[in-house]
Amino acid sequence: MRGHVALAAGALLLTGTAIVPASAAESLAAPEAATASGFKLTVDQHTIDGEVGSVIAPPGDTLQVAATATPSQAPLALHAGPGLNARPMGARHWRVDVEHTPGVHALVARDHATGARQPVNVFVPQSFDPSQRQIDGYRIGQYELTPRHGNPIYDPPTALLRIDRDDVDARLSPDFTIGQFLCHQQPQQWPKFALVRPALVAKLETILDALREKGIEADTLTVMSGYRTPQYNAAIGNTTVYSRHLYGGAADIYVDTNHDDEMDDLDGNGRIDIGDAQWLAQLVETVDATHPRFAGGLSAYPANAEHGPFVHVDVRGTAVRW
Ligand SMILES: [Ca+2]
Ligand SMILES: [Ca+2]
Repeated sequence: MRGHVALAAGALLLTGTAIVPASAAESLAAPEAATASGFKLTVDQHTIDGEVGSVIAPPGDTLQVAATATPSQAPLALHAGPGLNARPMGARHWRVDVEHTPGVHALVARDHATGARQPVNVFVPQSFDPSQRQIDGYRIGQYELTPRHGNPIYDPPTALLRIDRDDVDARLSPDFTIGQFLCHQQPQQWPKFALVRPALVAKLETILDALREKGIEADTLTVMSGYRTPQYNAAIGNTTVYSRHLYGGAADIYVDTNHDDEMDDLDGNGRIDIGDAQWLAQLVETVDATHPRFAGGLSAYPANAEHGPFVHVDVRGTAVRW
């Protein structure tokens, strides 16, 4: 995986469900693997699942893009926006060169016979020197240069996702935009920079699925706090210098289907309090139990003067409770 940055080991796909390994490529051609659009797309052998997916790809990378057969057997077109260069390698296979233009770039496969389309957002990170405390005017602060316990998930980042004002609504996955994960600092400053781990977004999509199985029809989860820069994390009073929020691997979430900017009464007892956060945390426990790759920290928090109850989730790789 040449040239890949600390941000992502390879071109990581954000999908709502499990990533399909390369060996499953054969089965992807089966008709039952097709979505409502009639075909499924893979990028570097990861399946894009859902109406829109995303990939993090470093500048200069080449993505292998393939589509399953369509019901009509019609050839597909792959439209690459600025910053990407798609070369057809067959009726349903392309190579996509990622140019040296950090930002969010659009890739759309289209079946002109049916009008079906499958978009993929390609997030190209911008190089970051951790010894600098800012990038293009966006304050970052100081990352710890020595990873915690030598664990590479705590390596200081050498690239950050670049988000321009027009990109805030770009989807990481069917139900989450990059804008939901941005740090709450410098509201007037553009571009902004962030880290978001694909496994975190996949975990949040799986939590949403679990909520819907409980009959709670949430469009998304409210991410009260996603990525935090080290300087912002310190400014809001946190003393931990290895918070998973600093590495794009944590989210403080609540469920808000009635859009009153507060947790819903999930346990149905007529009150909004930590019991609702504990109800949500218990649901996350069931997700972690069935998806070992989502293992991480989990804690329910009560309301205070500044916010309602919420749940911290992260994908640090080992279960931690507090
Ligand atoms: Ca609510
Ligand atoms: Ca309640």
